Amino acid sequence: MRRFEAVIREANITRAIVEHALRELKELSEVDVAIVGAGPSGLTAAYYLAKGGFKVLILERRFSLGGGTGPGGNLLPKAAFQKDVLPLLEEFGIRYSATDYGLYVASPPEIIAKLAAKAVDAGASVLLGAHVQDLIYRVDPLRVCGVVWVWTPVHEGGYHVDPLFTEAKAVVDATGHGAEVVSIACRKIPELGVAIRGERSAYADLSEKLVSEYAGRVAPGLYVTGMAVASVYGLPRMGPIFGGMLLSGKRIAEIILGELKGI
Ligand code: 48H
Repeated sequence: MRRFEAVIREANITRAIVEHALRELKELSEVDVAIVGAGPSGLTAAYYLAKGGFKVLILERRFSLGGGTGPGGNLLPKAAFQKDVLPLLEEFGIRYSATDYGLYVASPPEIIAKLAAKAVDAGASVLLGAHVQDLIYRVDPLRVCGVVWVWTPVHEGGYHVDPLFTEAKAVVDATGHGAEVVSIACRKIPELGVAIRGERSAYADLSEKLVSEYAGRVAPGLYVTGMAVASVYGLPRMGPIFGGMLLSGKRIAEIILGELKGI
């Protein structure tokens, strides 16, 4: 083999990654808003919150973005949108086509890429492979004030590994159908008085309106957006139409921006 001087040293690859990753994790130990879930509602909320000047962290348990957007409608590579959400698609630079059915369609990879790029460019941070397993809370006054998380491979391996914490002024449940964060609050902080009513069968038109109307504060410090809203408040589902997810993400950002500005 030809002899040459190694410019890229393996030890330096390790040093570069460890030093900068630890610096970033330290920086993310305390944020304004922790969003759990990088689906369409979480990414949209992150964009508007970061644009509004807040320090935002998305914790996503998968090593990919977009949540349920990728598989489109039953694996067919289009997602539907209604007319009143077109200005939002334009703000994100998501291209769409009109159909003969009064609806518009866009491609899942483009939706994911554009939502994520906007959120990250606005300043939101994302941790992939971060599974939120619990909440932080305080009394006097009673409130949720952060998340408890472990790396997903640790969670899925079933190992007993103690987690790390991220403190936040607001925690957003953007975990989709499972409403996992609000479920944790129900089970483990009963004094919050939070309940989950369970999602109902399909009624797309109604559901698309209600998921943004009901997006909001569930308890002090704890907010819900996207499909998790349907689970928490017993609203119908809507299938592969995604306008309500974007509107719900925008709505929760507006609510948090309004509430946290004074703090
Ligand atoms: C870290 C977690 C955890 C956890 C879950 O499901 P999502 O895409 O959520 P939404 O609400 O933004 O969008 C819902 C939409 O995709 C959908 O399913 C629709 C419109 N369905 C209609 C219908 O009728 O079926 O994304 C949630 C994300 C996922 O990426 C999860 O991996 C992640 O949250 N997540 N991340 N810690 N404990 N739980």
